[in-house]
Amino acid sequence: MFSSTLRTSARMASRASVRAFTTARAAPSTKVYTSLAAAGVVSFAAYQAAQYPVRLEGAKTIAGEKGTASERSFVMIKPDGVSRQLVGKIISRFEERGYKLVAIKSLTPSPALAKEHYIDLASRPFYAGLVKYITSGTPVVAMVWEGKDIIRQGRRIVGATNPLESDPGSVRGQYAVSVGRNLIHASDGFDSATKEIGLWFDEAELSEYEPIAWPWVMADN
Ligand code: IDP
Ligand code: MG
Repeated sequence: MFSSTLRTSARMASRASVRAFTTARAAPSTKVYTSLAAAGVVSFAAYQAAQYPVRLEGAKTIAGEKGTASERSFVMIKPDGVSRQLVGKIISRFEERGYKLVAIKSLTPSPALAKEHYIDLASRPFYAGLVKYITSGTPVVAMVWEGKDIIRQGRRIVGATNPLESDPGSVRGQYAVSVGRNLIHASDGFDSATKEIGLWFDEAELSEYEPIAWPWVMADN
């Protein structure tokens, strides 16, 4: 809240200096104003970085910034997870670890969307069945989660592709036994996170906010 107050006053200050430029008759040289404004921007940015070292605003792509707390992953609870009413339990794993829910929606994907999502597997014998399963009519829950190492940690939370090989503490290892009904998807790398977030969500659907406990979860000190 403190930082947003500061941000607001910085915005007001910059507006005020614009007005001063346009109305002052014999204003000091533009250079003086420009360097004062630049110094203000730099020190405000430094202040912000000190307050929230985990936030790197301005440097984000749709999948955040790889290797920082702004990293994002696309996670989807598949139709079996929805039908088996495991949505809450699955979301809890990400929430309780301290990750930030950036976007969420429930939908039945079109065949075109499901095919594009799994396009890398198009030559595999199970591709048609996979698309049919994902587009069955029982919805999926598509989400974007954000936080430090979310892509790799998301994969660990989800577990190995074949639930019989999944760690028992993972979602698949706890709730699934079949590779064809393994409940959940999570991006397997930064490039796939970028592709998948862009495929399933418009940028306007991705929220920018800071959970109240964020610094308590993400800071390294
Ligand atoms: P992943 O979901 O762990 O990333 P991928 O190899 O990318 O695993 O496969 C995507 C999805 O395709 C799996 O989650 C699973 O639903 C399905 N799948 C993978 N291998 C098989 C298989 O051998 N038979 C049936 N479905 C499979
Ligand atoms: Mg995969």
